[in-house]
Amino acid sequence: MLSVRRGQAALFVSDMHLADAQPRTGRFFLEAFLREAQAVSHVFVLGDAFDAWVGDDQIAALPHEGVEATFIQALAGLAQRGVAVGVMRGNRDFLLQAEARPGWCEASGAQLLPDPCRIELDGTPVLLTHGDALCTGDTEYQAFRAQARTEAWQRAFLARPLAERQATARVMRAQSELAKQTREDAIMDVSPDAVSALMAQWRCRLLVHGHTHRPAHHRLRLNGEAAQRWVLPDWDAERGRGGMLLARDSMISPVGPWPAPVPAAMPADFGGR
Ligand SMILES: [Mn+2]
Repeated sequence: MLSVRRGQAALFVSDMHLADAQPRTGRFFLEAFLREAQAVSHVFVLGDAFDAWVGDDQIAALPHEGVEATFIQALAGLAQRGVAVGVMRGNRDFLLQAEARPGWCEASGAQLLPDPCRIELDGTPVLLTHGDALCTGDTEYQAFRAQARTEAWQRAFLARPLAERQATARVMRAQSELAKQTREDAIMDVSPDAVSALMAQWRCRLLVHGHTHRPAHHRLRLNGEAAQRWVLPDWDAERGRGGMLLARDSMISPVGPWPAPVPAAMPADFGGR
């Protein structure tokens, strides 16, 4: 799963925020995803695939033809064809496969990826993360994140009825939208120090993440050496936003509606070979 060899191809995507209440964005994403996923050996979903995930019992309650169920079926179809499908939790869907199996993994055929997760692309180490943990300036969110990842918090939350959990998720979403409007812009982005520290800790000079909704290809220096950080876009059909990264051999290229920067070769001296 975690090694993409020469001749293979990997697709990276995040922040689709799939919700049956937003079918246009869901279909906009699914069309691009199903097209690009045809020719790859690996799919990496780096968090916030779903706008809200309140427990794996959500699966049975999903409308059959809705975008959420369709995406889960699409992943299962890919997995059945032998595509390695890895899914990381984001800040909205951090309860994916939080309970006993069978659950999310069995329904989707996906393997749950830890955050962060180190993989290899054609021998080059690449670090994958959702990105929320790097937004260290947002201390209020980080405090919630730490609490919501404890077993005690999750057990108490998941013990409540599904409808009640869904209502709580809606309230939390509205509160977070409101908080975003009043918070300083820089606080909602990753901290450059947190990025450097994480990349150094995992000995990776290439990082791929989402979460910030600031799609970009950043070049940086890490201990005097060249490094790169790709930020995946979020998806929004109304604004024509979205996009994925396609990695094949030592090239990473944006695909889909993403306003394309040039494909970036991983420098030959990128380490790890
Ligand atoms: Mn996120």
